[in-house]
Amino acid sequence: MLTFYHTPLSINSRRVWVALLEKALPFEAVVMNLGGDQFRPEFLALNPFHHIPVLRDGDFRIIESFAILDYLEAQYPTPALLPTHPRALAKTRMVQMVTVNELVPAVNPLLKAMMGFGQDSPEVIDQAKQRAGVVLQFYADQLGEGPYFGGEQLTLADIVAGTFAPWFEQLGLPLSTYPNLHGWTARLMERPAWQATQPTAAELAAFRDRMGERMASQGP
Ligand SMILES: N[C@@H](CCC(=O)N[C@@H](CS)C(=O)NCC(=O)O)C(=O)O
Repeated sequence: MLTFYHTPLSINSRRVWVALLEKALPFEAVVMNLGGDQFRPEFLALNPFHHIPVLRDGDFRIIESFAILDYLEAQYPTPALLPTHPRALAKTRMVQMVTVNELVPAVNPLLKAMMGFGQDSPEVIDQAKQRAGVVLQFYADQLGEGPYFGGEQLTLADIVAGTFAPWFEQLGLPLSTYPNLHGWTARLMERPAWQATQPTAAELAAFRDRMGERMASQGP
């Protein structure tokens, strides 16, 4: 039996959650409260770095979302979420890595502003939008006219980049100048795995409040 330790609002967890649902794998979910559950000895025994997601498959434990995705693909290969053609495989990996190495640091100031956790200067925000724009253009070029990065096949590229897609507009990154990305986002949002894992407005508001309280209690 698979056991998935996660938090619904975590984008690092959501890519694993979506993959589990896309592969229709049964799993037991352990929802963690990151206000402290991650520091309990029993969880630190699973992940000494106190991060979610963690997946357990029987007596085997995996940390790091990309390692978990690779494990799921190798252990439960149907439906396949990784292409086998060398170029398609390279494209999938490029999109995965560009998302975590380029998009995530670029959107940090935008995320902060969206969550109401502070406001950087207009120059910082402009620079963040420019850097994120380079990533969006890269995605648009990789996507081309196909429905997904792997053509007809949904791959880990769509899952890793696509779990950010619902937030682009709210981050101040409108997709109107990238019609193919706009269509791709709409296509993903129609998939049951995206609908089942999209946080509700109430969950987001509760998260903002919790974070706000935690930041206030830590002082300046
Ligand atoms: N590289 C890790 C990042 C995991 C990560 O940063 N998880 C965050 C939530 S999004 C976390 O568990 N934070 C709690 C903590 O660090 O105490 C992965 O991809 O799995």
